[in-house]
Amino acid sequence: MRSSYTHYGTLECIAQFIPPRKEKESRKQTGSAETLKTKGKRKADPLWLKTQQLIIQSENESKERQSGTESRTTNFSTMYGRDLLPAKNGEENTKQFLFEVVHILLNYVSKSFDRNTKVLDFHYPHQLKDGLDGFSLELSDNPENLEQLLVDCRDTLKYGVKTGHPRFFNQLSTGLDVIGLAGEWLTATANTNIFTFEISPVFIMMEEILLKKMYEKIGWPSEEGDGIFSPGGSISNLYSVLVARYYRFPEAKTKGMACVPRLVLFTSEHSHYSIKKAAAVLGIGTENVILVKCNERGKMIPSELELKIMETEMKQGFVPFYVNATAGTTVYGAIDPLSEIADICEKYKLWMHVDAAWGGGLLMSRKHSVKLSGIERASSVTWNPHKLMGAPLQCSAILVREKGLLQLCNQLCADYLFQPDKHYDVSYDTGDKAIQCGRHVDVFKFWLMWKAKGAEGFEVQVNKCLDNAEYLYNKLKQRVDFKLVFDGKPEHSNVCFWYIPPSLRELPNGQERSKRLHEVAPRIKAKMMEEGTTMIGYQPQGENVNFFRCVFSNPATSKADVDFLIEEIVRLGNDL
Ligand code: ABU
Repeated sequence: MRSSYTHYGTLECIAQFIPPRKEKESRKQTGSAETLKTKGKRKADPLWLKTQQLIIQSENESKERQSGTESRTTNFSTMYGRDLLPAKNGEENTKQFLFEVVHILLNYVSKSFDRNTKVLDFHYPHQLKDGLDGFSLELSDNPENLEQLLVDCRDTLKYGVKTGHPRFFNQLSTGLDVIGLAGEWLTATANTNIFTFEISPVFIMMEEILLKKMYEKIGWPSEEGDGIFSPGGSISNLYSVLVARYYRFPEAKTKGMACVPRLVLFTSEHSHYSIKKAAAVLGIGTENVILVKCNERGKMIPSELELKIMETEMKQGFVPFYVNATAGTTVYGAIDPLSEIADICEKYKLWMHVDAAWGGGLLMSRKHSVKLSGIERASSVTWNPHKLMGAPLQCSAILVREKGLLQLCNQLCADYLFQPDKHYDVSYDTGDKAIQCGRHVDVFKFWLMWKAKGAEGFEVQVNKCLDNAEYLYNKLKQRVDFKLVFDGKPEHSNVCFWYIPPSLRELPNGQERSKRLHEVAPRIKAKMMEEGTTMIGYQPQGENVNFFRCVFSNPATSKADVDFLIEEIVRLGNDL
């Protein structure tokens, strides 16, 4: 056994945080010499500080572990998976083992919300591959004992990223909803497949009820609306293109693209790359995805869309059929003018899809839902509750206004699964609407969260995320060391900005300044990850060199965390 779960020593724990272990790759990838020089300028020796911090952290961890294991009588180091159920008399061992696992998980949950805990304990790929003390990713031919498995469970979480941490701002999906987590645990325990009522009776009915709530929020008439949960926004967007093609050219399903003219679809230059992926996957081709110009806020310009449609229509053999409007672009959080786009789609008889993977959650807020006005005119909508609504990953829905289309488009009526002569209403065997066969149950955690919060609870949560964004925006606007990427209050919870270190502040605009500014965000991010205090994303966009994108979807984040982020960026970037 490589390490003990119960007696994981403080020194052993500290040893793995001593920086030289990271130096080799650090030098290669981020220039650790500079990192160390920067650290040297700080009031105290950072290495000492960090070590002290880690001593306290590891002692606390050790205490926590001991308090949870003191009363334990089971010796897991002599036990194996084969001693658990369904082994004869395996019930008690199974319970004890699962109690230990739950203990590890609960520890992790507490730490995720604890601001004294780091967001991550970063290690480079080669370090994880080589193995860390007591934690090896290698697989062997022989079984390992349960003690080792518990160590592995704990270390898997230890070396991962605490995406529920209030200071994790890196992704659109953040947070750790305790009810949602309970739902996911239950789902994993049930371990069923949501393709038929036969084996998922309760989950199938929940899906119907929840999807109906979503149609209502969109504003579709009560007799309309169809949908399923899918494995993420990209797949939901893929469904939208697939159904739109089927609607216009149903023969594509059986005869393939040879019988279809050259199809063209339209999406904004700020939209998600999954629209292009869908075109590639469906044999439409990425060159037939026309990117429509956006304004300075990243919103599609309707007149540009109309122009592109007219230009395409004039080309021999080119057939426009689909427009994607985005409600909440990935980087700027922009919401396209949905009503104007709907007018154009109506005029040219085009399928209007709204990619509201990120923005869909705004429909839960009376204050912010007005920004999505026009979404009710969409032919289909992607909406990811795992983003702004905080449902655990994954939870994404493709919603189609016309009932029955999804089924007709995708059904293949496999005899062994979708028998028409079952003893219940087989319209509840919804699996043939999907492009997959087996489908994970994504609905339960979301359903349970809705029960726990009500629509009102989601509204409070969403409003809080947008309040945090406005708070950050107002703070940055007042500072000379930060510059916002675009003017005006954020529409969604994205705030995009540059940090301008003192060395760049007097530099005139031009190539040299842009080149240096482009390097600032990645260098700060590298230090941020190595120190593990917080996480925020960066990217270039069009003409704009690398800038930070802060997004809020974690209701645990407070204004003090926003202040922390600002000061952390300054601390890490001041010397650049
Ligand atoms: N599917 C878009 C997710 C992007 C992000 O979390 O930043």
